[in-house]
Formats: sequence, structure tokens, C-alpha cells
Amino acid sequence: MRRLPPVLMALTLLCGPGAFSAAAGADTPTATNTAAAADVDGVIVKFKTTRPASALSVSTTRTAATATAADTRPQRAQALGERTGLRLSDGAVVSSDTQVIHGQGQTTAALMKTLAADPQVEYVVENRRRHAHATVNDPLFVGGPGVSPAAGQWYMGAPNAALVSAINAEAAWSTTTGRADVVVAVLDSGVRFKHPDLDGKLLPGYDFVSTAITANDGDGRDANPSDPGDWITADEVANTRTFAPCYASDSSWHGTQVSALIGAATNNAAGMAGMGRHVRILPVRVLGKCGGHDADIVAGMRWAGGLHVEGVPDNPTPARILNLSLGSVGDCTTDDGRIYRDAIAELRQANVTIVVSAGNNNRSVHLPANCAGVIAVAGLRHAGDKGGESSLGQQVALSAPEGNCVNTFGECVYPILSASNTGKTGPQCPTYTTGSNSAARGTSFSAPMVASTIALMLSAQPTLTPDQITALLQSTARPFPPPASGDSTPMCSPITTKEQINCHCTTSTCGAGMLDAAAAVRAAVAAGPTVVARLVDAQSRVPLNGSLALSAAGSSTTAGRTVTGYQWRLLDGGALASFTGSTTASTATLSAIGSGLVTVELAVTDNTGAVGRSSAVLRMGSAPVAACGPDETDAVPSEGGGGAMGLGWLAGLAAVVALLAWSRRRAGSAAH
Ligand SMILES: [Ca+2]
Ligand SMILES: [Ca+2]
Repeated sequence: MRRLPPVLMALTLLCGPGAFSAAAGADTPTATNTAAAADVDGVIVKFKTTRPASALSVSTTRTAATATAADTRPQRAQALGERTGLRLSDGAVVSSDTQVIHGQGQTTAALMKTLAADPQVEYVVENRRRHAHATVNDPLFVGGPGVSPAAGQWYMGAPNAALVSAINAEAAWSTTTGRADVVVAVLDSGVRFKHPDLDGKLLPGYDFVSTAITANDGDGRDANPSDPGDWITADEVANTRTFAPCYASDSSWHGTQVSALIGAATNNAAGMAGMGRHVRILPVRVLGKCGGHDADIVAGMRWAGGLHVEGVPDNPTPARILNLSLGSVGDCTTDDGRIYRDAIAELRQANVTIVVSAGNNNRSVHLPANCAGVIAVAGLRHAGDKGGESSLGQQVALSAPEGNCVNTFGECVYPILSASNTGKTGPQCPTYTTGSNSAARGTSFSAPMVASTIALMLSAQPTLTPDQITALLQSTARPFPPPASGDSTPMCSPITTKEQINCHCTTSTCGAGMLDAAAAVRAAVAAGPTVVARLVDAQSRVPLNGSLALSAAGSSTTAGRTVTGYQWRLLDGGALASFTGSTTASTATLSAIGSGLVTVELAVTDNTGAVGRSSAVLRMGSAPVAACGPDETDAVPSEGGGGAMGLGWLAGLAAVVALLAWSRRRAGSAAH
């Protein structure tokens, strides 16, 4: 087994100490090649079989130390001890001629040496402890002592009595780990491209914020959706009319947090895991300082889904899923919602599924989450009741964790851990939100859990329509837990004009139930004949000149059919990696011959000729270098979307004019 790199080796960060303290010291227990004494439990002895097993020197007289009424193990220790002069006892049986032997009063090495010299012994090896392989090796996924929050990414695991609302994403990965050609657009504040858990996972995207004062990047629309920060000073609130509706605040890095929940590099032995694993993120910047405006949000939605927006180059990588963790008060059925209604109808026609967070005002669902045709997501506490912030009402489709603290002081116990940046104004160091001063909570984080699940569903069953997806998510959602006896927390009320902080969810206030990603993905597979190609990557980064074992284990086809063929190929990055050996078997070996990203595809064929595909973006060679500090050049990836910079300024100017003509008031949509 190749030694796994230390947790932080992949994070070549130019940050001061402390920025990644959450991950420090959390190494994987399987990483060492030499077992500590505590990990060795006796030695395994293979006895020679030149004579029948019954003729081996097996004592029928049990020693006092080992004999019990139920002990039917072969009793070899006594005779072996008599021959070697050691005090030995019998242990677990491996086979008819192989058994654990425990020794007393000598080291394991001395015991092995003595026993190996016995004429009836073929060989002796340590009986070492092994550990279950984590499905992914990202240290923050697991959490534990020294990690903040200690619960790690609790919201993605299997639900249990304590973590009732966990979404079962880990189990969904046994069906699919996502396809690189399934794109989720994140309509948000932009993103930090060079965060080590996002580097390479992001498509170029676009900046749709049309006013420079909101955009905070010196111009209007342009081809760079990187997030320059959205901080607001007290002076700006007091003296700048645009910012009067907002509070003074540090930069939120909201889009980075939402993006990483969906698509953080996973199984790279660093940082966090992303729910969509191999799916790609399309960052569409629509929010800046003090939120964003309807015109920019709707233009960004239309563009993200592949529709044409005047003055902007068409999107070369349209998204099947839009995630909007934003909104504000308003009713979609009135004139407030008209522009959203029109865009939603167009996007649904284009087979685009739209996920929107319900809002954080603990009253009625925000706009655009209350528009028909979108999937509105409310927020749950870890225990399955409604989170304090979450809005609620009939328009909610289903619910997912939003993070909650439990404690009223000290560490937040169950926040939503995600990627972020240490900069209070402009960007500084890549980091992760923790349970202390940056605890992330709110329905902004519930929506991407649903968006990621849809991305996995479409990875397994690409033909699903938005209505089918909604129905499958709802039919597979787990029921809200009933209140325990003596629980004084009220039931959530469908009368949403009054504040409802923490309450017990009902299907008329929090949707059909609690998101179950694994059940939803399984249901997506069952929804139609399909071949599921499951690409298993032992590790998503391959050292230069190293190799990676890939497997199609878990690939399947509809009942009654059989898988008949496999085909592995590189969709891009052919100069950086090559296959060693067969590319038509159920396993393949990929070797790194350069540094950079490659996309690997597995195609699985069944006996009817139906083909299923799965793809993964893997990093060859050196780890990404995360630049840090105000001089950071947050370069947009080169593929696609190029050549738009020159038009961006003009497009921005046109958009400002259009915005002024269209709207006489601010919509003031804010991040949830
Ligand atoms: Ca701009
Ligand atoms: Ca990671």
C-alpha cells in the first residue's frame, strides 16, 4: 500500500500558523508501515503441512490458561512451548494449519525469531490491527479531537439517533461519485478559485453584477466571477445610500462556502469532502456588497442554464442544476416575482432544475424560493427539528441540515463546515469554517445539499426532468421525527406571518421530509433502464511518476441484463497521464507523467448495447499551490469563457442602463 501523504502536504499554503489548525495532526491511522506494539496482537503461525493436520503436534491436553468448555480451537501452544521453551497460549484460528499464538515475557520480534526456527513452523508474521478504509480520506470529513467542529462534516454521513437529519451522502457514493459533465451553477457572491479544495473543480463562470459599487471589483459584468470580498464598513452604512439597508460586516465568502459543499475536491487527503464528488461547479456571480439585484440574478440564472443573454458570450458549459442560496421578502405570484416566473419557465423548458434556499427570517418563504417550479429547501437542526433561522411554509419542497450550535456559548457543535477565506475585507488565506468564530449556519447550506444530490441523481440517470427529480426527492425523503414525550418545543405552524424559531417540522411547513441522498440516487437509478458506471478512485491525486488503481466495481445495469464491457479513456490531459495495461477491463491503472488535471471516463456497456458513463477529474503530479494575501491573482481557469474580458466593460455599462430603466427600486436580494 502506498503511504498516504500527511494531511497537509497537499495544501501548500502560504499562510501563517493557525489558519489550518483544525486539520493539524489528524493523520490517517492506516498511513504507517510499521505497527506500534499496541497494534500487534500476538503472532500468526503457519505450521508445515507435510504431515496430515491431525498428525501435527497438537496437544489434546488444554492448558489452564486457555481451556474453556467452549474452546474448540486446535491446541498447539503447549507442544510448541515445550519444544521452544516459551510460555505460549492459543489464539484465533485462521485455517487448519494457521493460528494466532500469544507469547508471554518476550518481545514480538524475539517470539517470532524463536518460533520461526521450530521445525514444524513454516513461517510467523505479526497479527496486526487494520482499520476500515474511510470512504474518503479528507480529514475534516471525519472530524474528531483537534478538529473544529469535532463533528466534522456530520451532515453528510449516515443518519442515526443523534444525527437525525444527516443526509446519507456517503451512502449515495456507493451508487455514483458524480460525473464531471454534470454542472451545478452556483448563483452567489463569486468564488475563490485557488482554494486548495476548489482548485480545478471550477468552470470559468461569469460575473453578472452590473454595478461597480455592488460588484466591488471596479467594474460591471465581466468574465471573472472570483469573489473580491463583500465587506461593508460602518461608515458605508451611514454615508452611502446603496448600503443603508445593510449592516456593517466582514466579507462572507458565501459563494466559496456554497460551492465547496457541492464540489470540494474529495478523497484528496486534504481539507473537506464535497457531496457531488466529481461534478463540476459553474460560478455565476450575482451578489456583491449588500446583496444583489433581480436583473443580475435572473440574467445569471438564464445564462447559467444555457440561455442567451445580450452582451455576454453564451455559456459553453450549461448547468443542469442551479443553486440559489439567496432571496428576500416578496411574493412570486405578484409583480415582484414576474421576472423570476418568466425565467423559471424558460429554464424548465431547457430541462434545468432550480434549487433555492427557503430563507433565514423564520417566517414565510422568501422570493424566489416561493416561486412555483423551483425546489425550495428549509433548514433542519441535527435532531431533525426546524432550525431557528429557517423560513417555512407550504412552498417548501423538502428540508436538509442548516447547521446549529446546541451550545449557547463556546464551540458551535453542529455548524456546516465548508471552505472559506480568512480575509475580513479582501481575500487573504484559504481556510475552512469552524465551530468557533466562523460557525456557518442557515438555509444557504441546506440548498446545496439538495443541489448536490440532484447532481448525483443526474450522474446516474441523465434523462430525469425537473418534475421527476422533485418527485423522487420528495418520495425518498425520510419522515420528520415526532417530538419526544415531554418535549416542549412547539409544532411548526402553517401560519407563517409570525416568527417561529425552533419548532417541530410538519409536511405543511418543512416540505415532504428530510433529504436522503442515497435513497434519492437509488430511486433515480430505478426510475428507468440504465447502466450505472461507477468509477472508484483510490485517491484523487496521483504523485508524479506514481500510479493510481481505478476500478469499475459497483457498476451495474438494470435487472435482467448483464454488464459486458468496460472502456477507460482520458477525456483530456493526455500529456499528463497514461494508462498502464488494459483499458477494457473492470480495473485500470493510470500513471502520472506530468502535473495538472486530467479527466478520466469509464464507459460501461451491457448486453443490450446500452452504455453508462462516469467521469472524474483527477490531479496528476504536484499539489495546487494556494496563493495567499492581497496580491493573490485569482486567475479564472483558461478553458471556455475566454475573450469576453474586452466586452465585459461595455456589457456592464449596458446592464446598468437596463437595470435603471427596469427597476425603480432595489430588490435587495441577500445571501441566506
Ligand atoms: Ca465585475
Ligand atoms: Ca478535500
